[in-house]
Amino acid sequence: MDRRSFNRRVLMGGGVAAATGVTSLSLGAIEATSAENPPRTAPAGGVVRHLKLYAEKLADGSMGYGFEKGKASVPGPLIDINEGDTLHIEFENTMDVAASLHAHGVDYDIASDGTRMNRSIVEPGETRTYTWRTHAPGRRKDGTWQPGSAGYWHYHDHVVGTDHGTGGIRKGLYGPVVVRRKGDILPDKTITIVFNDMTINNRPADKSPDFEATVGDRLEVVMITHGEYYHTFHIHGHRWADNRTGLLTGPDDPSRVIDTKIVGPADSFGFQVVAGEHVGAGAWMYHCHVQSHSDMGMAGMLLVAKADGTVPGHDGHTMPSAPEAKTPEEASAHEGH
Ligand SMILES: [Cu+2]
Repeated sequence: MDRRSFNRRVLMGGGVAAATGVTSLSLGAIEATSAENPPRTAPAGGVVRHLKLYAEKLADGSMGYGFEKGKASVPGPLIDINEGDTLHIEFENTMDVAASLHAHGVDYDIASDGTRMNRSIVEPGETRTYTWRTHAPGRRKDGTWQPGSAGYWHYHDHVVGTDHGTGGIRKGLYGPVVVRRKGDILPDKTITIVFNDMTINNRPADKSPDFEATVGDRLEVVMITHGEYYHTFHIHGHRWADNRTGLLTGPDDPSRVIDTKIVGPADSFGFQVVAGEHVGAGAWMYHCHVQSHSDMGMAGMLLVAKADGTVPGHDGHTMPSAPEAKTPEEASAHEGH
């Protein structure tokens, strides 16, 4: 069967059945996977990695992080590691203002905090190495349980504009971090959606980003929020579990299955979906579900193509253009409040 087949079903933990070609297990109503390859999973961590990260000014006046000089982007590149890994990030600030790298979710000494008060910012033209560590969950000596580092996290500047990085975040200095636990199911593709003030990924209201997938792809979404406002993230035709991975671990997993999530500044979460599962190919909208926000352009498309590459019902145009952008306060004033 085609890996991208719309009908593929994956049973968590069904790898043995898949590997041996067994097509049913004594699990009642749950349908076991057919003789497809089981999904790939994350290995154990413990690796020491080195990477280079640049902060750059972009041609349109925004600011971005990038792994290569001249290749910065908004959002910055995905940093994808496994619990137990250590990451040494040689950060070079090519801009004419001080910048920094501050991370959520990972372990670091105070010297890697990325804040002025800890003298861990980087002056124009200079370089500094930030070190992030991660750990697996486990039992403390006192018997209590400590969480591991795994999760959908993010990094951002903490010094441009103000000592909270307000100007840097506003201009695009942010990016996604995924820390995986050994055995986590790996996606075919990861996309990052950032609600930053009233933009998606700092794009103008009528140019919110569209993302592409093919039916059957295991698509991972990292969703981050920045700026001044609270939003409701929503995606059409797809649902996820409101837990660490977005996936249920079995028939008794109590996680709520949702298709909207209220988010606020510096929030991050993530999930995986099988693109088009039970719903097929199409131009599936994703958007903020605060009505005035979606009306102002906080909406884009997840373009799920059939195996032949076509997206039924999609004429190549993206979202209808948003009306003239207003702040939420202006919008509610116009509504007569
Ligand atoms: Cu919103």
